[in-house]
Amino acid sequence: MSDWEKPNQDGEDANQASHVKPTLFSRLTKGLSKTRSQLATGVGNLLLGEREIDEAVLEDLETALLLTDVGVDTTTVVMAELAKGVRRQVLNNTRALHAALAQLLEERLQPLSKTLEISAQKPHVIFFVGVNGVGKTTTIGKLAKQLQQEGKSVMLAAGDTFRAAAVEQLQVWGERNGVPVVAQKQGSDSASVAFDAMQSAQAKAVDVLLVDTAGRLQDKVQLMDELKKVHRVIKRLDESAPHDVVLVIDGGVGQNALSQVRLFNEALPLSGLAITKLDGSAKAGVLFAIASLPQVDVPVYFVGIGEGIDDLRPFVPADFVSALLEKGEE
Ligand SMILES: Nc1nc2c(ncn2[C@@H]2O[C@H](COP(=O)(O)OP(=O)(O)O)[C@@H](O)[C@H]2O)c(=O)[nH]1
Ligand SMILES: [Mg+2]
Repeated sequence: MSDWEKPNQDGEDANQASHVKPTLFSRLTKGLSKTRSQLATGVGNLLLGEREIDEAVLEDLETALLLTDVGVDTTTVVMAELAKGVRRQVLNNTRALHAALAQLLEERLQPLSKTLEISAQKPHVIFFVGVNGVGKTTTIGKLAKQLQQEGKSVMLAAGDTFRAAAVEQLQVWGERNGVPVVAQKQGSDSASVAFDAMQSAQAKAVDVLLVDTAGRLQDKVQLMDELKKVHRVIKRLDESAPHDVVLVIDGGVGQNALSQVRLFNEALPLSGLAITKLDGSAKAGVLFAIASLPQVDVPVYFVGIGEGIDDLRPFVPADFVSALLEKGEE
């Protein structure tokens, strides 16, 4: 049984609203454990009651931040702000410092928080791009369910015609959701699949068309050329499409994500990101790095916190920072 065929063990739990929050938190705290454990020493000290702040406390905190993948930039800016607060005696105990740290980290991430808006255009076309194995197909499957729950009709296009079993994998998600999947056999032209799907979605006045794409071809240039071709072909049927291009990134890859953002953004202007596998061993710092990327303004539409159909959430900076700083279940 391939990974993607595994039954969803957590789906039941996530379906019950009262369980959503603890599940999200425990998964995030567990998933962010790499960055969290590095932060724990410095930030843990801040939680030891209302100690006064001295140089040593600030130094510990700075060291802790530098040891994480939060990055030098974020650490420098955050420490400068905290030091200012300490000098002005606005921050005069460790508890206040901890709260200020959380707020500053949250502010750094706030620009990334944006909801994916579905336009009135039928279909609203969303491309999912990204390297192999990051979770494109899974994210499409999860999103199809959410969109349907919002009362929207959905169609899927199996544009990853390169990889063996990619088409079948999308078809499985289509069946799970009871939504049509437009596909051709493996090896066929990706742009032709997209064209067919677009025509069909237009004819049926489907609300949202989710287009899966390949993450790997013989080489990078070829992959980017294929994405551009799919783009051109879709535009022939609707000049305004695609309405979104979502880059899917594996939360475990760390700074490597930045080059993926740049690379794909050059081929097709990205409108947003989905960061998956935040339940795994995510490197939280990449989000801070993305937030500080010059000339690239891409929000995080979704975070993936598991393999199940319900494991897709909006990106909420406050939750993310809490999970990073607060002691969760191990
Ligand atoms: N733990 C976890 N696994 C995920 C998540 N999203 C996707 N995966 C898994 O990552 C693997 C690759 O996903 P897939 O959708 O096939 O990636 P694609 O090649 O980009 O289409 C599969 O085993 C998925 O179940 C997530 O948020 N958390
Ligand atoms: Mg795939």
